[in-house]
Amino acid sequence: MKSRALTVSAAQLGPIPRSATKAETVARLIKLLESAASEGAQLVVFPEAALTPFFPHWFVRDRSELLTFYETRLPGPETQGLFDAASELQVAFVLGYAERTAANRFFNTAVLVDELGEVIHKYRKIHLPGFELKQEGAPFQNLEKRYFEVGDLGFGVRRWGNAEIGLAICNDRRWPETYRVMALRGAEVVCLGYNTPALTPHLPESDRLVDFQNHLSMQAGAYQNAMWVIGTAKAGTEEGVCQIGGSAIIAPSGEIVATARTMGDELVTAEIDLDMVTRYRRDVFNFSQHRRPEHYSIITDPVSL
Ligand code: ING
Repeated sequence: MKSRALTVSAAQLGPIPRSATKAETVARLIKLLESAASEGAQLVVFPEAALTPFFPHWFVRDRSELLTFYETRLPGPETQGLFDAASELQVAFVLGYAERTAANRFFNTAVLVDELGEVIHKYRKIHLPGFELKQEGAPFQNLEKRYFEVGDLGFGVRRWGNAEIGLAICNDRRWPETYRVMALRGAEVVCLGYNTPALTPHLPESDRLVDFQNHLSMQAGAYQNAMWVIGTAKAGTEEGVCQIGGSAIIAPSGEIVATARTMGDELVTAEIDLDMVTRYRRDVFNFSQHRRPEHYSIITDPVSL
């Protein structure tokens, strides 16, 4: 039986300047989408906050400016061109963006848009790092807790074509629950974007390890849950904050099959074998045969046995 092959691209972005219009940024996304289509990609994964600079790195005093960073409709007038290009090229994509709902709630969101240009799945970031209050004296902020609510959609999984797709966003990739919950729900490919500073002001000892911990998190998640992970960076120095690149396509074996080599707009494309998920879940990570959650929390005094 023919294996379930799927060609995917991580569409890494370089910095998005605060002065950029959304039209200029969307033009960059369309260019990457067209290149990916020419390489045969069927699914393209853009980063977190792919329409704007990562504004949680700033204390935005002016609320009217802050509101310009959010999308109230998707597609909206500024993003329709991306959806049109995708449906013309018949390429599906994952897009990270700041969402403002009709009920005036704010989320760090990602959507899966199919090759017809339809939004078929949505995820709202659950693990919000950083702070609600401005960190005085910090070289840059992380105010996601100020600008977003915790996601209220859980870790859903959506069938697309012959693949089971899950979505995550940035800091989610550092938490094992992210991958395990979706693996237990059958996810075979987790798509995630990230904006990760090269410096961690509150834990400087980890600065030398930021790239290692980026790939470690995704490789561990992929291997320990027998799934493909596509991680796409917003890289480069964006409004004074240097962000790591390292976009990668990672196999259920834990191997990095392709990774970015620049800090700018760059496509990382690979043909992935979805049946590798089936093989690893039939053997090493056969949850029903080997996993015993009913035994994990039994506490007995080992000495008394
Ligand atoms: N950014 C960072 C991330 O999780 C961070 C924040 C960096 C947390 C390093 C801990 C260590 O990659 C976002 N946007 O979540």
